[in-house]
Amino acid sequence: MTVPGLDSWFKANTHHHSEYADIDALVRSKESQGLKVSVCLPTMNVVETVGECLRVIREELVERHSLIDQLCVIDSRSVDGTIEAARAEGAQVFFDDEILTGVEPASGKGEALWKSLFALEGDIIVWVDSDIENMHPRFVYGLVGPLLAQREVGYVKAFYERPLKEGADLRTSGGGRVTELTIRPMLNLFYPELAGLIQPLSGEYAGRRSILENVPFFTGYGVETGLLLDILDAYGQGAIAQTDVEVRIHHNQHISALSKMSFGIMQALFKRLETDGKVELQVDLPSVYNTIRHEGTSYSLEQVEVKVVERPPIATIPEYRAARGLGD
Ligand SMILES: Nc1nc2c(ncn2[C@@H]2O[C@H](COP(=O)(O)OP(=O)(O)OP(=O)(O)O)[C@@H](O)[C@H]2O)c(=O)[nH]1
Ligand SMILES: [Mg+2]
Repeated sequence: MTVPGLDSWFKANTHHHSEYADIDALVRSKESQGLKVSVCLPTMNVVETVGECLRVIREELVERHSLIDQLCVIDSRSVDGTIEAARAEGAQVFFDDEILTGVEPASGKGEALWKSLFALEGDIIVWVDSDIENMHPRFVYGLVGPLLAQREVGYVKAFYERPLKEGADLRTSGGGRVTELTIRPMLNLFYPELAGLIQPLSGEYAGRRSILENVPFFTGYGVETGLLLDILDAYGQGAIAQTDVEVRIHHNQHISALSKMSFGIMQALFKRLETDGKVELQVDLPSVYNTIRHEGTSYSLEQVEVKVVERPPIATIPEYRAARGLGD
């Protein structure tokens, strides 16, 4: 059984960054539409990469072409010099624990992104992971391009090849293990309209504030999955696009970290499956993950809490409404 509309969505909504390489044309389009663009990097102890990521974006897209109106990081109290490195590149630094202090605090990448909406000024928001080792402006303009070109598009995800880095060597296959083994099979089972997304978990995506402020956010690594499901539900498949940004190199995490990450993403996914009426859970899902430790010949268990909180659309938070003049 084929999924109706999937092939035509894939053909129409899959782009290549080279379509948007005329950055001055993007700037003219942005200005004629009266839009502002914010780029925000979530940062958590990324001193080795964050400075270069910011420098590349600033030089090309803030200084050489004025595509980006605000360049900043949202940090969760990095302790390795990340904050100083970001400031040295002229980026604004926001801390998630200083934003919306009236709400019960949570943690994780999704929490930081949700709160960043409060600090960001743009009508178009671009989030870019800060652990990229081969940052290039295409990671930003390739995502902004479809939003400027097509009003019906509201959310654009990057896709790429992810070579596995082993020591100094790059292996061309592999990478995206959580994507291929957890997320794409689950999307194919339950949300086949999203089965054409090549990297549903990519950490580089751009969206219109009007959409992002009206969808919930999961606080941890489930944020990307949750955003896709909720944007699909509220705005339809046609609002979602993807752009090929070619190769993206970053430090690959150990499989045990990915296993824990999958656990958090699955919590978000099952929560949404239930609220969407696709499955009926007979149990409360646990939030403790049993990591297996293997040293020498002995095995042991280590319990870690992977707590996933669902944040409501930020446009429902009075402090946000007041700050943006949205009324009561
Ligand atoms: N502010 C903030 N940023 C975070 C947090 N956790 C992760 N990040 C950042 O979010 C980005 C993605 O996190 P990663 O841990 O690399 O996760 P990932 O990219 O999905 O996983 P890999 O594919 O294995 O790299 C990185 O730039 C991190 O620095 C957090 O709790 N707070
Ligand atoms: Mg990463």
